[in-house]
Amino acid sequence: MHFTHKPYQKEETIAAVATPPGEGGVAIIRISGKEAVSVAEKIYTGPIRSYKSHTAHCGNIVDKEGHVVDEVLLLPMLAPRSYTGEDTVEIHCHGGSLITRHVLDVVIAAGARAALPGEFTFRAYMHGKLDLVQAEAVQSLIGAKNEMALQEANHQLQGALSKKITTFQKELIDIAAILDAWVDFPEEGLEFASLEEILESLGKVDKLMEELSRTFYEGKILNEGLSLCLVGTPNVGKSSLMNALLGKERAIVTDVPGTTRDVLEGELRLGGLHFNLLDTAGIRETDETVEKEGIRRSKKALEAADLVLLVLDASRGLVPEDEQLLKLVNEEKTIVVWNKIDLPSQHIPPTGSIAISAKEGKGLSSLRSAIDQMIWKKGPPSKEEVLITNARHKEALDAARLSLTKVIEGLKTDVSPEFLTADLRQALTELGLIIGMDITEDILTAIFSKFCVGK
Ligand SMILES: Nc1nc2c(ncn2[C@@H]2O[C@H](COP(=O)(O)OP(=O)(O)OP(=O)(O)O)[C@@H](O)[C@H]2O)c(=O)[nH]1
Ligand SMILES: [Mg+2]
Repeated sequence: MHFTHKPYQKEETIAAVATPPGEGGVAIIRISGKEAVSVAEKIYTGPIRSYKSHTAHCGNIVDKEGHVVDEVLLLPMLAPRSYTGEDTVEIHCHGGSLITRHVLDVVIAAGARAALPGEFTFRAYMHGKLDLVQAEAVQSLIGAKNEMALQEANHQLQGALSKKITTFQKELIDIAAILDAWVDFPEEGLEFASLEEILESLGKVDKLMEELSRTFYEGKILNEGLSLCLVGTPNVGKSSLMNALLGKERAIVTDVPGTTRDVLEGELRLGGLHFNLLDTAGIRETDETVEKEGIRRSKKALEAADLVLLVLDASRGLVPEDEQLLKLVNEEKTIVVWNKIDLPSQHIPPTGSIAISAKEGKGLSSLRSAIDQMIWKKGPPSKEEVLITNARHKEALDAARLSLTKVIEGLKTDVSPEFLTADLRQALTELGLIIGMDITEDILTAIFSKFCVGK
């Protein structure tokens, strides 16, 4: 197995603004490629070629007419000691959007090409500075919305996931070699290991791969957050609870049943995670057109949600509509919340259930810990655990497992070794895709085009 890095873009020198748009203290323009120093030389007043790599220098950027565009700090980073692995020059200019644009224009007029999204990281990948998992981790690192997601992205950037995948590959390559020998000399049978030994090794790898694949649930929680949907019959206090959790008056609260007509969304951070909190219209039988549509949307949101808070009114007690809702929801993702416990109760909530007063903000901390427990059924991931956070990785891992299962089943049912080696190779190819081996240009383009320009 070897890396076949297919050419994706030409060997041109590229440039882009690497800092976010808008006003700021400084903006950085990054130039990368064989001509990076020559391009910078044409527009900068100092003797760049005499500078030591990785040292900063102060000078002016001038346009073709010799007008000073900006006073800047210039930082050459020569190959291979740069992010892209190519000669790179960074220009730190004043952080206004217009001045940044002018400096970039001058750089481009001097012979660089405007970089495409993710092109710098793509080059880092092409020059073997990062494998594909690590390149994707750069993107996750930038987009991390919470501490745990950041920690996991860092983990992957340092190669923890790549190492796991390579270990699986190594094990499978060893088995492939044994099966290859069997294909070449079928009359001699399995020479270097017994069938039981091979099955055992394959089973072990498959189990580890399954475990890794299962971490995607946690990975997704970290990266994308969760949707948390408030449902209940009218007037039980869903909107009041939304406001209490968000700490602001996001939703309209009145004593008129059927106040909320549409699904309302709010961003919530809880226990270091990111939630999309949804308040919905109270569910009941109605002929009113607008309310009916609202209820249809409530039910849709209820189904799609990762977690559901089913709100009941303790002061009123259960009504038949509540009972119907209790039957409708999926228990595994639902927390029943008894609200209005500040009022005299018609119904004493069963022991151990969550009892709150949205109005007075009582019981919210026990609700928060119930949410936490529901999410991390097995406890939150440890710092050392390697998680899958990317759907592409999950798909490839599952596809590899599918091929592996064929090999295992085939070995048990005396399928001809040629078919087994083909399936095993397929499993290896799928694993390779994760870290960027034998990957096609289309996939690479799709991955890197999601990055921002300048990264
Ligand atoms: N005493 C008391 N009243 C509450 C509590 N929570 C909500 N209420 C009151 O109950 C009424 C309905 O509250 P909402 O939050 O609008 O209820 P809802 O479930 O969103 O209602 P719909 O949008 O109509 O489905 C309002 O008068 C609230 O002030 C609570 O914890 N205690
Ligand atoms: Mg409401």
